[in-house]
Amino acid sequence: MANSVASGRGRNGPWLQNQWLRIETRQDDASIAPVALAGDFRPTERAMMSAQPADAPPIVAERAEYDVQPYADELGEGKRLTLIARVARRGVTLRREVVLYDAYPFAVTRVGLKNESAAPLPLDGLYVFTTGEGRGRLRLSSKPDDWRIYRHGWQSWSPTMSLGGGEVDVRSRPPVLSPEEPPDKPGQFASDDVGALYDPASGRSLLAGAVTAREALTQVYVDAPSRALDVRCLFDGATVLPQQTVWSERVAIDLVGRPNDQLARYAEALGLLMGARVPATTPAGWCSWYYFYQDVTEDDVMRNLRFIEQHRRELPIDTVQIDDGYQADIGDWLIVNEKFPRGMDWLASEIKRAGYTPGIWLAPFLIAESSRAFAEHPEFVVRDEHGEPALATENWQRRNYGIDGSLPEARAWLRDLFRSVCDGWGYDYVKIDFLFAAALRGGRHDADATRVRAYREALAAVREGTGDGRFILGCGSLMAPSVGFFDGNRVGLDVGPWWRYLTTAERAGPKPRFRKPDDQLSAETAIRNSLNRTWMHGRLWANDPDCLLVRTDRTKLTIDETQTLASVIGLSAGMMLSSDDLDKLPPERLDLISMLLPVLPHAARALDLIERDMPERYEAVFERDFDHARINGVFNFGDDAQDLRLDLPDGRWHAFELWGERYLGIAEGSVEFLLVPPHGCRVVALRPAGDQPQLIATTGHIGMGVLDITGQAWDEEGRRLVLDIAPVGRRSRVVYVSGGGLAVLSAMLDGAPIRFEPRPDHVRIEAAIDAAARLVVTFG
Ligand code: 9PG
Repeated sequence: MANSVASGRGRNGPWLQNQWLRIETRQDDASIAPVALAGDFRPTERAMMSAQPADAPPIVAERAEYDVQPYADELGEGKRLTLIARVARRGVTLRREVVLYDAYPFAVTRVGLKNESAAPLPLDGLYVFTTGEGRGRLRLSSKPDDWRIYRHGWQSWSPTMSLGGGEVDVRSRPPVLSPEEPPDKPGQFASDDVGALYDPASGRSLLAGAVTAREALTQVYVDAPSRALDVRCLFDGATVLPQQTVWSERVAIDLVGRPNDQLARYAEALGLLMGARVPATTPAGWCSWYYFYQDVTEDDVMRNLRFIEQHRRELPIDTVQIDDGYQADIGDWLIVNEKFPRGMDWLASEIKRAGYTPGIWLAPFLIAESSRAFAEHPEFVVRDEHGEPALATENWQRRNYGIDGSLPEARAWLRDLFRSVCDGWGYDYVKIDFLFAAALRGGRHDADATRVRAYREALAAVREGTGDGRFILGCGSLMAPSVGFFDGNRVGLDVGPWWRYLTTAERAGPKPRFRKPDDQLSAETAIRNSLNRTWMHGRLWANDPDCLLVRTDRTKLTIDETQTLASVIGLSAGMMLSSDDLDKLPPERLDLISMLLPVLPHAARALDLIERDMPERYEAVFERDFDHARINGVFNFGDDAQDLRLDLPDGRWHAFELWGERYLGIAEGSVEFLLVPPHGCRVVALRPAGDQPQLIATTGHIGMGVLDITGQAWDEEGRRLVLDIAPVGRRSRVVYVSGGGLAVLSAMLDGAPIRFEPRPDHVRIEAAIDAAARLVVTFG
């Protein structure tokens, strides 16, 4: 077959090749060299493998035998090349597998260690792709300071962004935001699960990412000054018994295309190999947390439920989720505090009766020192090296420990807890939070359980308790290791009703210089991760970009910042959770929520994700037979007003800006926005300009016609443009139509004349819609 993988043997060792990639190997040192065929991109001559025992020097592969076999898995067919290096001196055999697929441009590789000795071998890590040494050093066109590194955080809240090769990695301290102490020298980065290295001079990119995550934490280390990249799978000292083989995770190495393409492919592969659950429809709902926080009461929830019921047209949501604040203590989930006098089962049935899915928050892997759960089951928690409970987080002014997922009794407790919450109380949606706590480094019942295995065992117990049909939203969760358990997952740190968090000292003193937020709860921080992790949405789970806050009380967000938050959430096509006290919202703020409902069918892409830490260009393309639309978010993330330019694809485009409600005419090349306020944005609909009358945009929904216009036809004979409008988005909308040079004679909505405003070259029509309607615009 023309597209199948070829294999052969060169001067130094065997090779594999498909239409995109060639993997060369050397038998003398068991190294591999991937080469992208287009443009002959060969970033390293030798990527090595090695093993790091817990208490001995690294074991480096030596001379290797090899083997080539046909191969097939969830990614389809291909060939597998195995290098087998016996390191007799150290009593182990190292194996490297490399798979090339018929249908994917990346290679997938893993490293295995077989203990051939009679003694158990405690293993810290398997190093899968190490390019640092001698001839292995990365050869890119740019100097290391100019490299761009996409660094990915290990859990929901961990900073994810691109940085320059001369910068210092973000502070993301363990145990909450990072699994290990991050490097602090300029140019050194530790990226979890996946990382990408971009060479601006050549436009080439190298992505390395774990496409399985069942046993080991995978970290991609980049040391720009040393021109080194190194993929490490951490085994936490787990024992390899005599004659046992332990395999690293499978790691994709992708040299083709730009980081955005590579991340999309990476997510597809990870999703397929880990059995991702992607919901058919992305949930939308209301969440109690960001207005009421821990003070939430039964009455707060009921008032908002009544409001939602009474505003079904404006708020077509499906889920009402109670957050933190109902429980007696962290760990004592089934003991409800006095703020919920009628109990959580009563509240669930009220929510159901109103026609919504009841949702509830738990931090099931945390057990507070003060809790009854801890008093009854002190053996449930992970221990530090002194045998003391390991601290997961000091939130809620108390010490909280992490659950030991390797302990069968703890798993049974988790399973029963979720049966009580779901089958007992009646919740069909659970937000499970602070999940990293099950992946703390430390001592466990099963001394050989890695952090990732124990974490996944705990998650499996939760899923067993909820049952297959219920919605699990992860939060504070490991990313790749959670794929297959969650329906939705939080992709950033908490939003807040302020743009950037300032400490008391910073607030008192002079305005601080812009600094990269890392572990600060804020709208800016939430937005940054949402943009930088959009590629996960629909491939690993439904992304949760965190809640939309549109209130006018208890907020420091300006209207520009609020629109930016709405634009990012809307264009991300992720879950849309509102978290305000709804009956306090002025109508135009309620409109902002309506404009994001229902969510768009697919996500935008952060076009400049590798160039900037905060991407400023966000684009989603929607193609239907009767409508081609490109919806663009253009952001000013700077602290001063500035001009923004949106570059257009070739051709002539009707350009329309949503927040300013402005038709920009037929544009070519680019459109410019002058003095966009700090933290503000412009959201632009582009539609190819034809010769006939056509839709320019509507203002009812962030998609500007993508969802609310369900049909468009130009009747040449009758000179009528017919638009079918669905009752989507806010009730009142403006429809902009281009006349294509013709003068407008009339506009009729379902047969009745409605007001229209002819303008040079276009018509502005105001239409309030509560049911599907037909708009007919007649031209002379
Ligand atoms: C409830 C909240 C909300 C919120 C969650 C999570 O790093 N931290 O200390 C930290 C504390 C709380 C937090 C996130 C980070 O918020 O993300 O949506 O459910 O818990 O307590």
